[in-house]
Amino acid sequence: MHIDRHERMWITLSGVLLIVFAVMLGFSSAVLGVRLPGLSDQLLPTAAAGPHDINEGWVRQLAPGRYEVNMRARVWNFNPSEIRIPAGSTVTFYIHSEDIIHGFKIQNTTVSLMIIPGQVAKATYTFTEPGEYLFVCHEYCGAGHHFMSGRVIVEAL
Ligand SMILES: [Cu+2]
Repeated sequence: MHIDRHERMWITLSGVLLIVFAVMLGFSSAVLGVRLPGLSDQLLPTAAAGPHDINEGWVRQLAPGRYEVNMRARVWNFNPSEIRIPAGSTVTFYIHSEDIIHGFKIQNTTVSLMIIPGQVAKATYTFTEPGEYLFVCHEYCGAGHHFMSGRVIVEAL
């Protein structure tokens, strides 16, 4: 069967690209540790042992300067939407979605998460500078998406 020279070139290029993508996928998974949320992300271990219901939104202090936030995301709000902590505090966020995929991005920090229904997204951050940190949903989730926000208020000591 005759294959035109240009067609062969495109078939070869497509095959090479597939191999490059497969190698990149393997590298990001095996070397960089990039992965999808799995079974280990479905529970909140510390809350399971305590009196705090993971189906509610709450902030609790674990120790001086150490806080844990259980956050519920749904169209179109975060619960809790206001978190007040002293400067220097380290906060671990556990975020669940009650409906569809949302995002969670805290302004001027490295915290940026996808909130996938059935999974718990987790991030830990130390707020050293006092001030107000806006957090927003960064995944379009419907007509009220732009209202979906809250703030972390970091109070000076
Ligand atoms: Cu949204």
